[in-house]
Amino acid sequence: MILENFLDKESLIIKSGDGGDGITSFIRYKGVTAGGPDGGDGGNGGNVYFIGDRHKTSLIDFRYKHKFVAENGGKGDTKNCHGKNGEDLYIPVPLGTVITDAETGAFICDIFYDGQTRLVMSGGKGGKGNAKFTTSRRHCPHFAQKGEKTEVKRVNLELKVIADVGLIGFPNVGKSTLLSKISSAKPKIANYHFTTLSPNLGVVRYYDDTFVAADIPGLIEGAADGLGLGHEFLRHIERTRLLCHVVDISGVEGRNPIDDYKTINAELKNYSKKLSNLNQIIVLNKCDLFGAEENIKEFKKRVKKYKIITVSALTGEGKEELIKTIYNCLKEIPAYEPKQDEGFTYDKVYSDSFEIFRDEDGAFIVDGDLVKTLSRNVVINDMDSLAYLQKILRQKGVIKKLREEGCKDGDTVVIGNIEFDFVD
Ligand SMILES: Nc1nc2c(ncn2[C@@H]2O[C@H](COP(=O)(O)OP(=O)(O)OP(=O)(O)O)[C@@H](O)[C@H]2O)c(=O)[nH]1
Ligand SMILES: [Mg+2]
Repeated sequence: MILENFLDKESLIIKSGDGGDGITSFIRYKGVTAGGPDGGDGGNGGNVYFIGDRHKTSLIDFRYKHKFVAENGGKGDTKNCHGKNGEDLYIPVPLGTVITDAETGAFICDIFYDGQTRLVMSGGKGGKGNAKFTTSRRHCPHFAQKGEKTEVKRVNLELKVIADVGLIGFPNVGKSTLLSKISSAKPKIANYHFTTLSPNLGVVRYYDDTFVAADIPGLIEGAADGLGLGHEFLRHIERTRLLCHVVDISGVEGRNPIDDYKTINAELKNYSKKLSNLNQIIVLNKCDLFGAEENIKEFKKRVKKYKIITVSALTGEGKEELIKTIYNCLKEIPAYEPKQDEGFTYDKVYSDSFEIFRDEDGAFIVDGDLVKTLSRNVVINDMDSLAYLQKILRQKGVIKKLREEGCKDGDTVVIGNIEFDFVD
């Protein structure tokens, strides 16, 4: 939903940095004619993190900025110098942001606490320089490893506000006025329907303790079918432990308070079983107005399911009693827990898997994860590197599989960007 200063769903593109390439170089200075290899490793690419920021209240920052790319790792250098590591990228989000993979819908994480930091995509590893490939038999490797490349991913962000208690009720019943009286929040208050267009959060103090209350836009009959502002905002009280059901007991707008109460409960039920099963405290507001007294008696006679508190949000009457009742109720209900992190990661798990198929010219094409790894590590015009390729192909069973598929001497084999004639 997009309102002027509020946004609670957004889609972002993220990418961690590529790893820098390792380089091929040899020691070269006056007096040394044939120095050993000294090509340094490439730097690692920067990681992408999400971080909880309690000062943010909406995803509005992402309305115009959708792309978040961490820095690439630098190339290795001569004299065994390691390339610079790419800088990590931290993306601040409001508390209550649920992040999922846009392609599969897989749950990634739930940013719940201030400062909570979650690594979402690791940077690519830097490639090794040629100095690292020296062995007792290979004194001057003429090849280095390329840096690992990372992929672009799209993630969905959804803000589900976290509060202990949610204020619900018809428009104009005084929810925002009440929030402004019991907490330090300063929501907009006015004598018309749908003054509140996005959730407001307020911290309520009770002696040395606090709890968080959320005020959401008013509901009307048919909200579940999209009437009024719809029930979209109920999502923001899905993560509360208790509901404060505010009813205008004066009936000043011509509606019957008991009908109001029933209508809202029916809408809750329509939206989710979980919400309609939450415990409620009924707040009969505007008790300062004419006609309230009569209605309070009638209401208490007819509605017995939940605790009832009478208040005047305007004068502040009954406010202490309400805070105390909410606080005591909350003590009985366990705190809301974030959705369990199952360790989702975009990091590639390189496998040795490969497949072989033939193209229209009869060439044998080898494809799969193994090929991706090989193309990072093999330099076509280097003998040592080709020997390494041969060794791996034999070790991983590619040669055997090629033979089984009918590959004979002289047939063309294509592995990534490397093409050669098969020699058995
Ligand atoms: N007399 C009286 N008026 C009240 C009381 N509480 C709120 N009001 C008035 O009722 C009107 C609506 O108050 P809001 O707090 O904006 O109501 P709301 O439920 O947040 O309304 P929406 O955001 O539109 O859903 C304002 O003019 C308030 O001054 C009360 O206890 N007594
Ligand atoms: Mg309001």
